Amino acid sequence: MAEQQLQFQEKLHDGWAQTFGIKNVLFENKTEHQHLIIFESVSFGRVMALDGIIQTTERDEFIYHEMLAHVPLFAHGQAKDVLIIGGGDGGLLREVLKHESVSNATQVEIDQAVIDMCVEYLPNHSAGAYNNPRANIVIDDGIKYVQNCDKQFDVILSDSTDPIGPGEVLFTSPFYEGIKRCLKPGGIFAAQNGVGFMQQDEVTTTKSRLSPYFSDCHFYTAAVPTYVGGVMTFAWASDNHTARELPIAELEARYRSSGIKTRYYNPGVHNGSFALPQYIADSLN
Ligand code: AG3
Repeated sequence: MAEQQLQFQEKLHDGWAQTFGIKNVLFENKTEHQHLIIFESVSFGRVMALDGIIQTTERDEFIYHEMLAHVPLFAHGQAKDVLIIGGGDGGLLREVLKHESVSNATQVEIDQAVIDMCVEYLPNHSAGAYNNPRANIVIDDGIKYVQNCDKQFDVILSDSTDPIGPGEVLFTSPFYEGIKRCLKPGGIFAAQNGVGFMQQDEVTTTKSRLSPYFSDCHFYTAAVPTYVGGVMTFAWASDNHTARELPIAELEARYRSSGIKTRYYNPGVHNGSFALPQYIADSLN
């Protein structure tokens, strides 16, 4: 029999779960807002979970963070002001700051402890981004921020938890109304929107809640291994219809001239990611 080993089992879906072998636990505690654990796993590098749900792993975080940052940013083409909601591990901020056009990236994270512990135990996620002079970190609830802030942004990215606990409000109509008021005309909003196969009502609910505020609401996808159960969907909302229909030659020119090196994202993947599996497309009609 195999040697007894510590394990972490994710509690997200009913009756079905993924399990990580744990080499050792680096940090575990209740923060002001949620239960946080960071551990060294057997096969996915360091792993961070909030309230029992996997948020990020060193091995596959690049897929998620590149797709949440670069699809909207290259589609926009000249984003200067970017707002990130959530994203306390810093991986998304790292990718956003790779765009030289971005002169200010404001990140609103509810839980200071997530930032602090990720800087300490997942340093390759932020990779110095929190010390970048173009980064502006605000500790606040994302919904309060978008309802009250007096700035507008070219691109807003929601890197939230699932709609359970502190992340729940980031999937509601009042939040999307706040997003609309903080987006410059023609700006782009993108958000993690769960794994469509396992969390199908998230896709339909988000579409119906975003539609009153934006004339173009759609989704794009990426396969992130540790968000198990099929492709992850990202919500997309804008009043600029051409933004998600850019010719590949234009995307290639933007990608090449940026000099940004990626491991998942490329212009072909970008364009293809808007093609939805039929079961998702059907659920939207
Ligand atoms: N984003 C975590 C998304 C979790 C999705 N979980 C799921 N549906 N399997 C925040 C952490 C990445 N910066």
